[in-house]
Amino acid sequence: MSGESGKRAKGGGAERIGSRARRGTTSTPAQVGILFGSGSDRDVMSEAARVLGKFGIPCEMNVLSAHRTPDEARDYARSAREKGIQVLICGAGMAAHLAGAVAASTTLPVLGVPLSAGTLGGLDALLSTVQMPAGVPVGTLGIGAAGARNAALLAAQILALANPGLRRKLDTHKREMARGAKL
Ligand code: C2R
Repeated sequence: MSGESGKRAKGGGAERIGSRARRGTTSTPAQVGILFGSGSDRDVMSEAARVLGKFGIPCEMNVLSAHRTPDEARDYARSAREKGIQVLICGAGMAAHLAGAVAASTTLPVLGVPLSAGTLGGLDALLSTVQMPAGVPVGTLGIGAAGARNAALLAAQILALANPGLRRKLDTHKREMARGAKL
């Protein structure tokens, strides 16, 4: 294993999350891929997995970096669709190039979550993620945990375009939110 692969594994590697996977039976293919640049981003990006789980959407999490593991990040982006993934969520802090690099290698929708790391409170990551050149879109959410939750909700809304059952769950969520429920 190369040093970079070792770092990826240490950061968490692939992790499949879904109700059937949790019960230890045949695993459900992930529909959403959650990527983040470092193991240090895991807690915040786990919020996206939690929200997807609330709507019964299987997802997987991987630590991948456009800076530290560029070949693996590109390979993941290129092969995601054939694995069944329909939406990608990419979280990164500092000079956050992960979402843009992933978007460069796929036509799946890519949602970017800027994270607060280092000294600039996430503004660095926000600008790095949102200011994509025309032709390579990254749908950018807010900084940090709220952005991670909203990325998951937006991914659910994208999937719901072709999934009436999921749309009903989202409608229920809207009604619950109006009554004060938190995501
Ligand atoms: P470490 O805590 O590992 O030093 O990482 C990560 O997302 C993390 O927030 C510090 C920060 O570096 C970010 N990082 C990126 C990328 N890879 C790692 N922005 C990338 O590819 O954009």
